[in-house]
Amino acid sequence: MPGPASYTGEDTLELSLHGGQIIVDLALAALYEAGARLAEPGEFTRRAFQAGKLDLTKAEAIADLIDATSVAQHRQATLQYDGALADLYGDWRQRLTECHALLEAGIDFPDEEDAPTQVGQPVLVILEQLITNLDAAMDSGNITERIRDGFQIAILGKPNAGKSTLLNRIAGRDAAIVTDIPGTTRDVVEVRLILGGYLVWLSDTAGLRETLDVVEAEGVRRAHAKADEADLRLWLVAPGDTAPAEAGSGPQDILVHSKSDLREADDVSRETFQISAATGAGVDALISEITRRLKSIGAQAEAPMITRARHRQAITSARQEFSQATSMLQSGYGLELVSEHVRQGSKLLASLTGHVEVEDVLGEVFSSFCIGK
Ligand SMILES: Nc1nc2c(ncn2[C@@H]2O[C@H](COP(=O)(O)OP(=O)(O)O)[C@@H](O)[C@H]2O)c(=O)[nH]1
Ligand SMILES: [Mg+2]
Repeated sequence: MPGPASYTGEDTLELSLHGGQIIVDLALAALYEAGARLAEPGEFTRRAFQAGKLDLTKAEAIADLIDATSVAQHRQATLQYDGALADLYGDWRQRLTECHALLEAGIDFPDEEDAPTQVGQPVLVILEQLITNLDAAMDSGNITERIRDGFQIAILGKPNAGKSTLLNRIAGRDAAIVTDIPGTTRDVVEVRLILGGYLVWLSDTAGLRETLDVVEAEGVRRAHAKADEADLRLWLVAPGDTAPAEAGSGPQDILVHSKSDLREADDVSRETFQISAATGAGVDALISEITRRLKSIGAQAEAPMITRARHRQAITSARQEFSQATSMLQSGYGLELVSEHVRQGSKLLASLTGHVEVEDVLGEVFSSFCIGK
């Protein structure tokens, strides 16, 4: 495949060999002999990026596609590969280019009638809109990062509520130790599952209670930490017991009455979930409810999305620069100083796609302003 129409933009030779290992070995040996070497991880995509064939978001989407283990991850990576993220960032970049052009005009041509005095207001408008958009993107990013890295579901409750038994039942293996001794589980035990097409980390935690045992107390602390970060919380309550004081009733909380095989028929209201982790009764219905909730959380993420810590960091830092720039504008600082913050913020956003363009700014200044003709 002659360049530049190939994947990397370079001349490329593709050999299709049949599966016999000896043939592959001999062909490789001949290639090494002729001076070839094995490609490094990601080298082809890196070369394609350097040749301008794809931007960084697309390169990352390829990595995500290769790594995808759930349908939702795959869908997200495909959207990103098709340019959803690149379009979003492209839109931000375009507005920043406009912003730079205004600032440059104000700085470089302070004697022009219109430029310097009227630059402040439109710049402020652009920056404030941009900050709103960055915040919105970060919000949806929380969900999409979960789709990529997995939702966190915590099993919580008092000691002996049947938490570890439920984890083992859902996982289909003996991941956590089960005994009738309260306080058996002291660490967080996590299992990785696919539920409703989503990657999920289900964690079993230490029973919530006051305890003098140092190790168990640490387990209880970790259970609280897990509860705080969880996307969904299953609160298990055994027959004759009450829900722990910490149990919430928000959209992330599911109240589950456990050990239904030991209950009287009308022991609890029919609206709440009743399961027996021992017999498996009610567990499928609980899993359906979990899946339903994951889907409704995940549905919010069909828009362009931020899936990587790299993107979050760059966007957070860029937002700081832009809000610094707006407050400086409002306090009457010189445009040179304001412009520096906008420039830093732009560079951070440009790093997302791998574009760092000076030409754009120049183009905008000369095409739309006509200052000095
Ligand atoms: N009858 C019955 N016993 C259960 C059930 N689930 C758990 N158990 C028992 O209750 C005790 C505590 O269970 P475990 O899962 O370790 O509770 P944890 O402390 O909440 O993790 C063990 O003896 C289990 O065998 C259930 O659904 N039915
Ligand atoms: Mg346990």
